[in-house]
Amino acid sequence: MKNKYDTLAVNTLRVLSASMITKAKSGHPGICLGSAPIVHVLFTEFLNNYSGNSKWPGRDRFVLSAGHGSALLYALLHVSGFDLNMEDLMAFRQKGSRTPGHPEYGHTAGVEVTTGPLGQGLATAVGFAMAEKNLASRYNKPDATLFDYKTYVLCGDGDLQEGLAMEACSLAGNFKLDNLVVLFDSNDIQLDGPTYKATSDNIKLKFEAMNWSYLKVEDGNDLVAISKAIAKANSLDKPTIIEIKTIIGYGASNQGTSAVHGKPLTAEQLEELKVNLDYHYPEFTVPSEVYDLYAQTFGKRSKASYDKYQDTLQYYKEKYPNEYNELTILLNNNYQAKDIDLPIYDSPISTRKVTGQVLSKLAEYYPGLVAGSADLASSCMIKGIAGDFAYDNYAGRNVCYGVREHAMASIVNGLTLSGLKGVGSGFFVFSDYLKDSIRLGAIMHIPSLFIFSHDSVCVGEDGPTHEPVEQLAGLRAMPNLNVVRPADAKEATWAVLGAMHNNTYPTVITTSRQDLPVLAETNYLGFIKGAYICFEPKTEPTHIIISCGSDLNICLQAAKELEAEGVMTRVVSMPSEFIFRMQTEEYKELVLPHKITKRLAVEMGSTQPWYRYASNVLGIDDFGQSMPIKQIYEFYGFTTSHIKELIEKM
Ligand SMILES: Cc1ncc(C[n+]2csc(CCOP(=O)(O)OP(=O)(O)O)c2C)c(N)n1
Ligand SMILES: [Mg+2]
Repeated sequence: MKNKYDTLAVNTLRVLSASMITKAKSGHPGICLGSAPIVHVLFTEFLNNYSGNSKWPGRDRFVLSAGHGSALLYALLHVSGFDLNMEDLMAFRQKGSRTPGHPEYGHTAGVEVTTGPLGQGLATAVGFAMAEKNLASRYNKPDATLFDYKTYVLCGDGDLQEGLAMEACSLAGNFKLDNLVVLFDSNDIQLDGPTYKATSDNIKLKFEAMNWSYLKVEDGNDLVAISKAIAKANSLDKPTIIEIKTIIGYGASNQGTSAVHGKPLTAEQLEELKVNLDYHYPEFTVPSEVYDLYAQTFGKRSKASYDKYQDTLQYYKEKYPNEYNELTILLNNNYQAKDIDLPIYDSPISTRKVTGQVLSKLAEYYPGLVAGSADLASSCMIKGIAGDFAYDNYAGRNVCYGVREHAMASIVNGLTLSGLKGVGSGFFVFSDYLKDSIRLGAIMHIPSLFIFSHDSVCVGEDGPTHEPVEQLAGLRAMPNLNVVRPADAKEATWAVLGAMHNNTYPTVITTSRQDLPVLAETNYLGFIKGAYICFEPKTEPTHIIISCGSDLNICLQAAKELEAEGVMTRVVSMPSEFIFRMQTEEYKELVLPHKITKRLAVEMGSTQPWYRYASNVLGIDDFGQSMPIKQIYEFYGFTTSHIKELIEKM
């Protein structure tokens, strides 16, 4: 033991977090009691993360992937001097508190990423580690090291059972991310009982097979052994997992059983815990020795590290002003690029090609842009610049994720949280694989970008497994997510540009596989409002067609023919319902006046989302068909003649 107050501090973390949970009558005491020694050693001996500025780019990251241990994290942040006071801890899981059920990024200082869905924290941490490698190799100078931080993760059995975590760890091994250390709270217990019921994996062999180093600590209460293992991990040239054998609920009368996983201790059990731990302080007090210990270790070391970073930054600013400016823009996602030489389109082209070309162009102006694909770069056409991110080219801004959609999306979130502009791509139908990562991005209010191609049954021959139908409805139902379905090359260009300039929500852009005409009617000022009048007949309209994406052009054609036949039909292009909903009531009424009730929505996808705007919908409510694209249009009635018929019937 390094300090005589270490045990007192560990037990303080235990009793504090268990008390929070008991008071809230809700929470997970098991992991808090079992893994308190692990985080104590990490914070007092290793982690550099100055509480006075929990956002400085050079800090080490600590990720609680086992987000159900939130009470432990809050207790730890409190004793470490972060902006969480005792009242906050006492309000654990209560309305409006800074200590919500699971850790929430942006809500509580010191929380690096929102966690709770198991596997997510670990996968996002891989993104943190990749970001550090990328930034270090691009911006560090021989005489000025700005990026040299570690990412530490605390995970449990459940995290490692998730496919997501395995995808991400496999990538971390491939990229030799030696700046990543996973602390595995190995207690052989999970929610439903002992882990052997569900797993018999050999974690050592499994991780070594993924090009990781594996270390083991036999006794999770052995602070010296934990410390030695972390020090060793930091010296190895691969990512490292340290399996630390712990006892879930250590000190509680029901320790070592799944009963202590997620059930608060009763008042009596809490008293028993204190007796068992030989801990004699009233509830919700921290002995001054513990505050002092954290101030002298974590506090002092972190402040020194922070000051050193600031000094280096000052030196860097003077010696390397260009790089400094670029980095400042990058880290603040504060791009002002004006005269971007973007491609102009006039002949038919697929929107997947357009987004790819525009993104590559933008990458020259937006230094933070790091794009990648789940083994579909040549289909989705999304590729970053500066080569592939790899062990011998960490400066690469294109990531080959392999067929690992879920990890890709969590890593994109990790890159974005690190100040980069993460972009992921794949087939739209497989967006379901990574939906929870998009969801976390939306919860965290971060501007991750996903570009999904092959966005409708127009995929054709590949058939139902490859034809998205209900994905648009599902994603449009997600709060704080901008789903954009551009209709032509112009809207596709604006969609990518728009995604570069927001900081508060993720964006999903869906693109066509097939070529689409460049439409005279699409316009920028309308596009940025989410929906706009795209075609207006020569006299007052009696009908409205609302559409987007690859379906807009046939609607325009139909409306023009209807006009010639005397049926006055307005066409509204609605590339983003999310943005349209933000507009004023006046604008919405202008585009979709209440008095025009004869409305038809047209989209090759589930009809469900459109009934908000139209009583008639031409959509697709089955899984699609395997047949050439030409026949698809006929089969589902996405033809001008059928659309005209539907309008005329109203
Ligand atoms: C993706 C996901 N599935 C299920 C849950 C619900 N859940 C929370 S903790 C947990 C048990 C995880 O076991 P382990 O990681 O060993 O945690 P311990 O019981 O040791 O605290 C489960 C199933 C979740 N949070 N996320
Ligand atoms: Mg466990």
